[in-house]
Amino acid sequence: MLRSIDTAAAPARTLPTSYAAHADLRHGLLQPQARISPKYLYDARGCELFEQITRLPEYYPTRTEAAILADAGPAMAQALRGHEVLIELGAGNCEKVRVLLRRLRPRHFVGVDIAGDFLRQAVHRLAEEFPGLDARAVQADITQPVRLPPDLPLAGRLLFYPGSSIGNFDPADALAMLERMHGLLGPRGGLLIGIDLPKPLHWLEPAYDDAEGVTARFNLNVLRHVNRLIGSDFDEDDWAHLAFFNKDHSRIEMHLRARRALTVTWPGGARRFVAGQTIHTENSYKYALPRFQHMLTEAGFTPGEVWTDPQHWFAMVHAHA
Ligand code: AVJ
Repeated sequence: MLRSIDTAAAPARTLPTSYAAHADLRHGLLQPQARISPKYLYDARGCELFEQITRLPEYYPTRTEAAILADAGPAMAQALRGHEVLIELGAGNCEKVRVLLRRLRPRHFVGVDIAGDFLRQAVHRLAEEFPGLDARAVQADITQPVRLPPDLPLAGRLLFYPGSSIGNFDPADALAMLERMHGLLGPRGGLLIGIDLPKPLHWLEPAYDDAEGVTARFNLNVLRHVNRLIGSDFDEDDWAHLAFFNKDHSRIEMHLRARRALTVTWPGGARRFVAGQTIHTENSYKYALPRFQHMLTEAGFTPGEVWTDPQHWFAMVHAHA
């Protein structure tokens, strides 16, 4: 009897729970500089749009990183030998890790991503492609402490965090994130992380404001996602995509700019915007290599080898736990 009461009560708890879970969204919208965390860019449509971004002529990071991974070949295999457990954070479509799986032939692979369905499909494809590989999907928000499968071996773990996603976090948060990564590692643990390096503005800005408008659609899509999550009434047509390099912070900033004065409402709240006011949706920090290596050291790592492209636009950094 008690049990059936519990079951009946479950759906009623769903609303207040998700309401509490998205308190950060409502809080962010009410700040003087309104903001939405970039993690909300990645609903199913956002993941697809991001994939399109990675194929744009203007978006150099993905292709440059892929070339570094491909070209580093044997030298990288040598530096990374002995890692039996490969863990990718923000694995997405699991495309990038293929080259590492072929090169390192680890026993275990764990893909971690906030977008669960997208990830599970990708890990399923990997399992088919690499028979004998123990491939698993862990749906988790990597901005929070991540719980890995309890039976996953601790020794010989290699954390793979490509794509320069660490650049999404403010330096203090990035450091905290690196510290948490360090905490996931044991004996013979390592980190292989991609970072986007500073470069001239005329290369940086178009990468975040492409001619086709894919990045604009990606940025605007966050509003639909937020509407679903908190029941707000954002209308994409009221907002314009804005991306620029902030020199003082060495970061690309993405914003959505109100095209007219308007009020956005959601259950229990509202925010008024004047024309031209923005919602800050993403930062993408461009770290110089020495600064990033210093952060690694602060987080408890020993920086190891660095692989980069001929133009020094992007770097893959290996560090020992
Ligand atoms: C996935 C965070 C690495 O910052 O370059 C691409 C996201 N935003 N275009 C980046 C992004 C706009 C991307 N990261």
